[in-house]
This record gives sequence, C-alpha cells and structure tokens, in this order.
Amino acid sequence: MPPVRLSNATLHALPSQVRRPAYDRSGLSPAIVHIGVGAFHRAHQAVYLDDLLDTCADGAWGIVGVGLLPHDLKMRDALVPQDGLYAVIERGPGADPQPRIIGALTRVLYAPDGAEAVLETLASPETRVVSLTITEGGYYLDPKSGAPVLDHPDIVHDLAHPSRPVGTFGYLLEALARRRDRGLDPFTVQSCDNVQGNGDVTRRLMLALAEKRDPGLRDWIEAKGAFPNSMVDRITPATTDADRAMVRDAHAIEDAWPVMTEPFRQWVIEDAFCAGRPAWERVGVQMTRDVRPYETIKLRLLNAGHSAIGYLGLLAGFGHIHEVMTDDLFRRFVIGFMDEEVTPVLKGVPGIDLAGYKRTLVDRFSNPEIRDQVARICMDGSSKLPKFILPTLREQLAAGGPTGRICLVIAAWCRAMAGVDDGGTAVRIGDPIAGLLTDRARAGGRDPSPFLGITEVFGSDLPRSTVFVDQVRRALASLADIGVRQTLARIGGA
Ligand code: CS2
Repeated sequence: MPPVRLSNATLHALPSQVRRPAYDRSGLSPAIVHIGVGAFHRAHQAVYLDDLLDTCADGAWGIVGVGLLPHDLKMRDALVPQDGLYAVIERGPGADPQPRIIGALTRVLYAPDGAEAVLETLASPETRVVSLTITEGGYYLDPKSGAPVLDHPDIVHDLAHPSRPVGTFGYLLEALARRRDRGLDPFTVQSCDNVQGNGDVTRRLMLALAEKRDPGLRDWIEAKGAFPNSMVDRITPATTDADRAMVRDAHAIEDAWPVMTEPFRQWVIEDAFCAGRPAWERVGVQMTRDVRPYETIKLRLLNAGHSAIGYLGLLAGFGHIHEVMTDDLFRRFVIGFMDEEVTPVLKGVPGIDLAGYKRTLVDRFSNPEIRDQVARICMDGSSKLPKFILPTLREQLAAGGPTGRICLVIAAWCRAMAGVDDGGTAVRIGDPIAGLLTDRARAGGRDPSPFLGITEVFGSDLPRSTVFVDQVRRALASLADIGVRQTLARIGGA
C-alpha cells in the first residue's frame, strides 16, 4: 500500500488498524491556545485532549497551536499542510504498536507570519485557556530566588512595543489588555514546563510586567486571572529522519513530523481555572489542590536523574540514554544519586511510594525502544540545572548532607561544556549561553571557579560555599586524570 500523506481529506484512506479521531474535528471550539507546539506538547496535552474528545465528544475544546520563534517555522511547515494532524507512536514495554492519529490540534499559527493574528486569537472571546511549553529557560527567573528578572531584552522590547511583541509574555500581556478593554474576562494561563511552581512563577512574572505597563491591568489580572501549577511527565525524544521513514515504510503514513514517545504519561494539575477547563479527570489526569510535592519529586528525581545520566554518559561517548543505563557503573551511579543525595531532602507525598517511583524511573530510562538522545537531555543545562539539581544541592549543603554525586554531575557538565569527551571527540551542547559556559570551562581548566562563578546559573551563594567548590574541583580533577568510568568505579554504587 503506498503511503498516505496525512490531512483531513486523507484520514479515511489510512490503514484500517490506525486509530484516528472518532469525533468531528470541524466542530471543535478553539478554546485552548497553546504556545510552543513541540513534540512534548503533542505527546502529552494534545493526547489527553484527544482521549477526552474520543470519550465524550466535548466539542467545547480544541487546540490552536502557536509558534513564536524562528525555529517554529518547521512546525508550521510540517503541520499546516497536514491540517494539524500527526501520528503518535508509543515505544517500549506495554506500548500500542500502532500509530495513533491525534486530531486535537485544529489550527496552527506562526507569529512571524502575523503578530496580529496571534494577538487576536488570544484576545478572542472563544479563548479560555492559554497553555505553555516554552522550556525551562522561558521564564526569566533569578536562579536562586526564583524572582522574575525583568531586564531581558525580549521583556524590555515587549514593554516598549506592546502591540508588536516578540516574547510569550509580551503576547499574553497585550492580549489580556485587549480583553480587559473589551469587557471580556481573562483566560487561564497554564504553564506545562518543568519549573517548580510553574503556575506561581508565571503569575509573578505576568503581574510584574502588568504593573510596569498599567497598575490597573495588574489588579484586574490578579483579581480575575488564574495560573494553575502543574506537573507534566512523558519522556519524548526528538523525532529523527529514521522515525519519519519508519512511519512511512512500516505504517504507510507520510507524516512530516510524527512524535515518538514512551507508554507512560502523567499529569497533575492544580484545579484553579478562571474560564472553565476540559474534564481532564475523565482521562486520567490528577486534579488536586497542591501540585508542589508532585512537581518536586518529578523534577528532582526524573529530570535531575536524566541530567546525571546525560552529562556522565556524554563524556563516556554514549549517544542514547538507554545505552548509558545498560552500563552497570552508570546505572548504579544514578540510583545512588537518587537514593543517597536527592531522596533524603525530599518530602514525600501520601500515596506515592518513592522507592517504587524510582524503580519505575530506572525502567523508563532503560527503555531501549525510545532511543532518547543524550544530546537532548544535555542541552540547555544553564536553565535546567538550576531547576532540577541545584535546589537539592542547596538543601543538602544547608543540612551538611552528602553532595559528592551532585558535584560530580556538575563537574561533568563543566567538562562537557569545555567541548571534548573522554575519547578525545569534540562535543557540542546546545545552550543559549553555550559560548560563556565553554569559555569559562576552558579558562578554568582543572579549576571550576570561573565556571561556578556564572551567577545566572549558580547564583552568588553557591560559589561562596567552599564545600561545594572543593568537591567540584576534586571531581573535575578526577574526570581529567582518570576519566568518567574510573571515577564512577571509585565512587561505587548504591
Ligand atoms: C528531560 C525532560 O529535558 C530534559 O532534560 O529530563 O525533557 C523529560 O524527558 C521530561 O520532563 C519527561 O517528562
């Protein structure tokens, strides 16, 4: 059977075993606008909504996807010709082997094509929730206090040119101002990024920006808006050309941007919306009053565990996360990292068995089918580590607890940023401040001080901790002298 190019018109011609929307897509109201339509959003929120639409055909909710950045061009070019349709393929134990076509994304907008279209969509009375996956770095946070930093060029630009914004928060603020001026209510802003208190952080940032523009607008947003916190989870690697070819050859679907993901997924949302919400609880989402403990556990075990495997694995020359996990030295290290250094400062959640949670994580990291990329995990360390690892480090330092493994991960990051792995191969890690990180790592050589002195990552407190700096110094020296494998062998396992 020749492959079918995905679109509304060809849905009926897909192979019969392919699951596709059971609901009428044309009847969906564009009530959710989502900013940042990457693979994760399409494997997570859009799949939950697709489940809900299949179950109860609640036509009140569909998603309009918005890309603000130049790199979103590929999203537009892939999804517009496909009418927003795409295939999701689960991989690993318990996975459904068949692709599934997701129909919840009904329209796609690319802001550089027209800012007004995006602003008016956000300001439209139909818009009830604006959700975000704009990465950990998208929130302009001070690394230690978590307070908004308002001198970023995008923020400065958006405050100076409110009707021609470039950044997410500039768009949101202008749209909220238009809504207020038109007598409409605000939409809920729902962050779906891996940031502790993601809703609270979003609220603080929005209110601080609104205050600068118009204190009345600030008060209106504070009184009427909503910013629920949420914990999101589904490991979703970057799609490769081999994945596209597999979807075409094995499943007869021509899809410019299919999504590969694991069978597991979890979403815990604070039930605080100001303009209604989909009945998420009907499709396995946990609605709760307090998301924080779930977020903490997930960020500090899963995301931090990922970073640990990523930087150490990268130095050893591994390309995929599951490959790192097949090596006992690394597997024992990450288990020790979670058990000895992270868990002691974690407050549990009633009903969550932490030991079981960690076992599941080890299985998920070890999933050989998912082929998650070490490069994906290692990118953007400057915004990930302050959220994933440094809070645990600070708490352990304050408690006088063990931090040797954490410091080894930070040393591995520093060494990786210097640009060469243990085999002498050049490595390049994507990061908005890659140049600075690399310069400092190289300038220091065996001395981590220049690297640790980057205050936008480590704040001003950590470089002053001699316990911390000395441990990173020893770890860096060990990595330089005997390499990552022997360093891990010396530490031993859990
Ligand atoms: C990863 C996350 O980017 C990272 O470093 O840890 O993307 C992770 O795969 C997701 O948060 C899983 O929910």
